[in-house]
Amino acid sequence: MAETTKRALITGVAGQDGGHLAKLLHEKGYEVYGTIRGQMEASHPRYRQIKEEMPYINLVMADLLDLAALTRAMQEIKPDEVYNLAAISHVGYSFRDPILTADVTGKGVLHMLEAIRLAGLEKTIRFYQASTSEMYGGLEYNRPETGYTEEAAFHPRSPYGVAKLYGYWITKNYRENYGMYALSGILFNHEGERRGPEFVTRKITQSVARIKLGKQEHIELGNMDAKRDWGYAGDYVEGMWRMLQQDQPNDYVLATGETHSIREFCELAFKEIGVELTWQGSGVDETGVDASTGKTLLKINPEFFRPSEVDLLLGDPTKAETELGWKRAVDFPGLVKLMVEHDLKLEAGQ
Ligand code: NAP
Ligand code: G4F
Repeated sequence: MAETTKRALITGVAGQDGGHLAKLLHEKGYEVYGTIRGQMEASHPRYRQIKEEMPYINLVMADLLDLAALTRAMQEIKPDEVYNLAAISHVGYSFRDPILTADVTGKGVLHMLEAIRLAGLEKTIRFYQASTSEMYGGLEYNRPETGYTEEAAFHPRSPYGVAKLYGYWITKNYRENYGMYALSGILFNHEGERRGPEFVTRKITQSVARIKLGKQEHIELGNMDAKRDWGYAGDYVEGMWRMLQQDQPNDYVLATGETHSIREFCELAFKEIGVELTWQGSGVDETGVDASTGKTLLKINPEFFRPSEVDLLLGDPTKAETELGWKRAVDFPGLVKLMVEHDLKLEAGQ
């Protein structure tokens, strides 16, 4: 049921969160605009794919590196709400291309804020910046017992985390300097059926589905011991929207308050296809073996190790729960289940 006739602009609408958020805002009655990059036109397969799935999205060509295109988009659309989700978002990739990451994920946020000012909309637009738990770094000394809050100290451990910290501070800076309604959602990992296969959860659930269907022999992963606070992306976009509905702009953590290792994610995912995964060996020689057949289903590949690792992320969502009335609906086993079930259907061509 439509609740509003506001206009929303989502950058990076083709990404995981962009798809969930576009759907949510459409259901709430928003006119939804979304940026994609590249030289696509209506006949391009990717453009067609997005329009087929979500025909209600008005697609706009704009790269985060292109201030002119972003300013033009602001002037033409005059959105009420802007959700800046576009970024180079893969932590591992950011070590390989740190300069592009700084430009897009860091300076791109400044382009967005300046585009709003150049269009003369700084007094009317509400701006959401997709900040991240990667800004904390997961280090022993800054890790609170009950999880990172909005007040915890930052110590990013990757070019991605550093670029995101710039985005966080420049957003806060524009709020303080120009009185803009601009805020950050500091989101812990959130996953789901729209997650890109380059991220560990989707890589695991896709591989598990393919192994079940005889399309793949085994999976190769990097660090199995890192822990993440994993929620469902569909729950998190509701939190983003709630943040922009508050009277005053404020930064919020969205998290589950639970943390699990990659190893635990693998065990649960394999359990979904009836396999009990047992562990043999250690270090790079560790393997995951099917307890009933003895077959090796998981190997370690050092190619997926990072120069530095965030070993543990755990968030404290108390502020969002109290002030926004936000609460995640999908728990950890529910998340693994929905992803494996989705990939089993996808891989079976259903
Ligand atoms: P995602 O799936 O990687 O989507 C990012 C989108 O940004 C993609 O559609 C990508 O376009 C677009 N993009 C990349 N470079 C661009 C550029 N130069 N100009 C314009 N668009 C560009 O990421 P996500 O998981 O949806 O996350 C959304 C945002 O939240 C990101 O900023 C991410 O860093 C942040 N975040 C995510 C999580 C999480 O767990 N998912 C947690 C905290 C924060 P293409 O499709 O063309 O590549
Ligand atoms: O799935 P990941 O690549 O996600 P990561 O690095 O936690 O980043 C995600 O969450 C952040 C929020 O905390 C977002 F800001 C960011 O944009 C992104 O969405 O890796 C998770 C863990 C890491 O410890 C990694 O070393 O899984 C480990 N891992 C082990 N094997 C692997 C693999 N990661 C990937 N991508 N691929 C592997 O084969």
